[in-house]
Amino acid sequence: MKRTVLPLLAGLLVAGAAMAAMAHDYTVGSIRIGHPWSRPTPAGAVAGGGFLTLTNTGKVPDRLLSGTTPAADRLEIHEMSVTDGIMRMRALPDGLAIAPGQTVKLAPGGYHIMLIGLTKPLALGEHVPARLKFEKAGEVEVSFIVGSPPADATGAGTPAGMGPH
Ligand SMILES: [Cu+2]
Repeated sequence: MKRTVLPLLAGLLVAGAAMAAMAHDYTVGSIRIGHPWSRPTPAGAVAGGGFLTLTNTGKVPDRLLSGTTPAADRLEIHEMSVTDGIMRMRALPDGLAIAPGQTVKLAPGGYHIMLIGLTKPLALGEHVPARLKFEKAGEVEVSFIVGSPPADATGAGTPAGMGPH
């Protein structure tokens, strides 16, 4: 029995490395969306984080306003900040502005998308569909790949036990 376990594990590790290197991008109007990804969530977790980059290739400001996902009751746009050594996060009621030519990074410890009221845990390798709405560019379907941070992700090495951010 033992002999079959090791090659299987090695195979999973190789698959994991390949997934992390894989990029996926979306374009809607003048907005380019780079590599949406999430972290796996433990059983019973009520919320998960969503991370990506937003680039405005146009001439006018745009704004990520809102979104929906079948994977959770609500999708919110959050900001994370440290005040007096305490990490806090808050929903951005007016969404997230993206100036012309600007790239805004949603990453652990900073701006992020929050999936609240998960219908089930986010599982490694899963593709979580979501619909994002921009003020000017309109709506676009994306999918967050679970457990597949881009190579340069901030905090990608943080243990999964640290929570959705
Ligand atoms: Cu949050």
